[in-house]
Amino acid sequence: PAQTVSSQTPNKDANGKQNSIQKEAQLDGSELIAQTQLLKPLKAGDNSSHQAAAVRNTGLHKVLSLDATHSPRDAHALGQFGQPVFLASSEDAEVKKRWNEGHFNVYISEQIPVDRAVPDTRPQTCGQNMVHDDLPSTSVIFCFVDEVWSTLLRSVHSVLNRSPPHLLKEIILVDDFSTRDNLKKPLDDYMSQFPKVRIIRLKERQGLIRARLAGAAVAKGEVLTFLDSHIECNVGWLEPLLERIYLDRKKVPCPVIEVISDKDMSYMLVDNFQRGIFKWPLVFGWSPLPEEYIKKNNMSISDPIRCPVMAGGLFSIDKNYFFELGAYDPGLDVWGGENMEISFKIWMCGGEIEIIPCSRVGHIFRGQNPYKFPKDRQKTVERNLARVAEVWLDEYKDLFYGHGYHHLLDRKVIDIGNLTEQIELRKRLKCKSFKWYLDNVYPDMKAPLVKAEGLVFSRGLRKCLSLQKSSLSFEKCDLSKQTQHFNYTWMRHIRQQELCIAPQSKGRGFALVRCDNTRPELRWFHKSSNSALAEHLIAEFVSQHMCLEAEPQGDSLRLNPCEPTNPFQKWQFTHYNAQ
Ligand code: LR7
Ligand code: MN
Repeated sequence: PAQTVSSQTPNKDANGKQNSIQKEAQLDGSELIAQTQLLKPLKAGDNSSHQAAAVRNTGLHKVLSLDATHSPRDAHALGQFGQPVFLASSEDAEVKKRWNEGHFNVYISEQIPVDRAVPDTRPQTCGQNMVHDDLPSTSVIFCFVDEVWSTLLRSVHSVLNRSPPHLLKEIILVDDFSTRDNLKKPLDDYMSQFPKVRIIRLKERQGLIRARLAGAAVAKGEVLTFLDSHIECNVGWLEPLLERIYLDRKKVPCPVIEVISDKDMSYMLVDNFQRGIFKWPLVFGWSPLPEEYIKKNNMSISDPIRCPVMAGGLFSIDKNYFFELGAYDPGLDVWGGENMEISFKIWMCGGEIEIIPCSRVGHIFRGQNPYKFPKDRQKTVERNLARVAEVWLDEYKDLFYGHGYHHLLDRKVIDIGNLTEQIELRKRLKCKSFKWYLDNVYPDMKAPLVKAEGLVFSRGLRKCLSLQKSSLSFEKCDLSKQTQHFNYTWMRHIRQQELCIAPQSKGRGFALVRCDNTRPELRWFHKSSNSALAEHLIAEFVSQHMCLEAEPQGDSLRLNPCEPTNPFQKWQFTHYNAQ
């Protein structure tokens, strides 16, 4: 297809942003006809898009930067073009009053058009990119519980207004048992003007994970696109996502998530080259690609970014592939952890997660969840994460539990549910190990399996601990002797192979027992740099502050009340791993 002149002379709108609609208008005649066909609204059940695809065959066209809100009816409306809304201080009380309905500025949101324009924040080159004519269609799935009316509508409008109609099969709204019954009829009525919008109502609260599954189960599109219910899709957001799936059905593309301010509702840019990562204990975060990586791969700001973990809420995935992967673990409750699950699953079982800088979606980041959790929030998330750890982390699950989640190992208190199916699934899909994932997908993570290792040196004796013929003694330190090598693990065990040093309840002497992560009585607390007892090994579950102590005669060990200055209670491993 002919290139447009506008690639050399981009049009700018009042905000200095590239004017994508005018750019489209400069296409040559044949493309214009093609585009008019594409713009023709589809009636429900209309399959002309498939016919069109058949005729069009596998050509390429420039990303359709369609934006029905480009020339908004009311250019002076509040928040128009993604501008911040400033209020008089006399309105503060009203803002405050409405805040908790959504944990953002609901009062302002209500005054902004539901179909406002937003600045086209894509890198300059995105509008010139070519995509295939026969991209797969998508079902867009929003699940929500007690979402604020104005943001829910704005989310839907942004999809309707900025998605090529032939690629948007439907929008499925999954109402996860919202409590405000009086909003149901108005929502039905409102959405009835859009034949593509379907509403599904769950009969009880399922949480976002099972709500998404309910949406996916009835979706008719070839691709599933999940979005949070307080977002605004930007110009040209959809095609770059679908193009990646077209190229490889195992790619799972995510848009760049931009920020809609919770305070003034302005649409804000985010830094380039960001990707999703996790830190222990499976906490999601953003982190820039390492500088060397960008250089080495000669990356531009519009290139797809390999993403170790997705944020969770916004992505497209080939529908059949989603189900081949076993979708989400349906045992995950309400909120949290599902982004880790699907991310590990995708990478370890042969797929890829990417952030696509030419696709951008704004999201309101809220300080708190505005809905109630059926059970305690913290407990819900922890339990979900423990399921993910048990199924996907292999030996690295110790790092997860070791970062403050020891209590989750007590299965008498915390029932994480049955995992047989999930473990079977992983086997059936022949997924790779978590170590493979760390080495290949997230190599800069650096996740040492143990906290400290090597010789255990006694400061008082100036000798090292040795385990011979099932008994502990001291010897002259010698790195070449395996009998002197111990690990201090994330589970806070002092172990040599399968044997752990266990303090005896009577206070004197030690038992050597088979290590068992679920036994808290085997744990030793060692190293907290800001403590006077940093170098001590404190038996955690014996009684308060009992420390491992070397007998000054040098032939045995005992447990004594901790003394900050006693050198016979001070221990040092050869090597401490950073983390
Ligand atoms: O019980 C519920 N039922 C629901 O239908 C709880 C929530 N929901 C809906 C809710 O109305 C919303 O539309 O699910 C969606 C996500 O819930 P949010 O907006 O409260 O979640 P969040 O934005 O705080 O959290 C992020 O992490 C979640 C972990 O489970 C989900 O994966 C969210 O989709 C995800 N959001 C994003 O990725 C957007 C970017 C945030 C970041 C980083
Ligand atoms: Mn959200």
